[in-house]
Amino acid sequence: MLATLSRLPKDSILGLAALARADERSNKIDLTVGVYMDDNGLCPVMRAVQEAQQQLVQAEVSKAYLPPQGDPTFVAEMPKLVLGAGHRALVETRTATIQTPGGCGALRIASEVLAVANPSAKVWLPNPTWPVHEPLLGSVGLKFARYDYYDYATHSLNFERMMQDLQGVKAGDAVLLHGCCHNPCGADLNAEQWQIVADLLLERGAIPLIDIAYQGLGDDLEHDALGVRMLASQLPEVLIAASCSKNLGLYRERTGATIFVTQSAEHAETALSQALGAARRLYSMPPAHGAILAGKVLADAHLNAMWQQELQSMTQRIQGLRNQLSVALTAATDCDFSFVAQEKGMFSFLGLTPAQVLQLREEQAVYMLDSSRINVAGLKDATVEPLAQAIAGVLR
Ligand code: PLP
Ligand code: TYF
Repeated sequence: MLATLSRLPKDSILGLAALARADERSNKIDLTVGVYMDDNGLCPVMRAVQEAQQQLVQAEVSKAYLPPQGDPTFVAEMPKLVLGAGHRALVETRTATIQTPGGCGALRIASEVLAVANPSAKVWLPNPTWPVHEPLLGSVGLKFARYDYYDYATHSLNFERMMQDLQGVKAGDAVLLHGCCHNPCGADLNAEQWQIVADLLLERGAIPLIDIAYQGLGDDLEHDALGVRMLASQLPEVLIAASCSKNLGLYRERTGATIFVTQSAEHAETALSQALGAARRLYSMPPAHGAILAGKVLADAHLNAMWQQELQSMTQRIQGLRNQLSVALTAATDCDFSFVAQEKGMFSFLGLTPAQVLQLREEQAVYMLDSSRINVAGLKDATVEPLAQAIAGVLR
């Protein structure tokens, strides 16, 4: 039976990351997968996470299952992190949170519940978006529509086109929005634009599905959550998929949460029961280690302060690399790369053709996605100039 299977291609991002890893050229620059690297090329375990882990190793007496909803501290802390502790939806106890295996699991649980609530819901995805959205949401059976998001010619958000396309949104549809640090383009909505989106969704009776995987890595924890907080205070219902992979550096521990903002405490309980049902269909109980660590870091004032300080320094480093790269590219090519300094988070498109991207890979050992998306956090001070020169070479 298994002999009849056809072979699927690898994940487009992870497949390329594996190619990059296998390349032994000493001048290799790997800007593929969205993982934060320090200036030594290492993805660090954050200090507060390390300290929480020491505490856990000392005190842990059992590996019995977590409750299906997840670690109680973690599920209490995550909505406070995302929405802000005094948010009205929290004060009014209209939210429910379930721990999930990463932000991927959070998106999947959100879409499972969405599909039960409205099997014919159309999910509006930005064009472009993270390629994993489609398999994660589509395999639940949800159908997609697209809204234009990024203008490749001007290297910026095309808000006018976005709103034109979103005029097609109907009651019962869901609109997927990147909370901050858009993956892949790095162009985010400003406060005024979030408000316009909120007004449209309210008028249409559509629900936002907010994917927030980079809170803290754009500007800071508060500013990056501006859009999700605004929508959650103005709309009756919001679905939120949050990830701790990047801002707590917990990638492999698979730590995330789905947060349901609903109209009442009663609705929140019901949504949670559906989320638990979806988890039971998929994996039953979530993994413990990462969520226990995240819960400790978020709940403990000392660890929390230590974490925020390190997170801020990572974010500043990314912004510093963006500034350096923007200057170096502009100088090396005579083209305007100032957009690289303005965009947020780990990713930007450099505006190269697939042929140029391939040439960089083959001739210069520079790895980026075919779309010319780079992970800025994969650069080092010492690789900015070589990257700019290599790009200038293919643009000549
Ligand atoms: N959403 C976006 C836009 C992402 O880039 C990622 C991955 O980093 C995720 C969700 C989920 O990540 P994870 O499942 O590793 O927490
Ligand atoms: O876009 C990225 O690089 C990150 C990491 O299947 C990632 O979001 C990439 C592919 C994937 C899961 C995570």
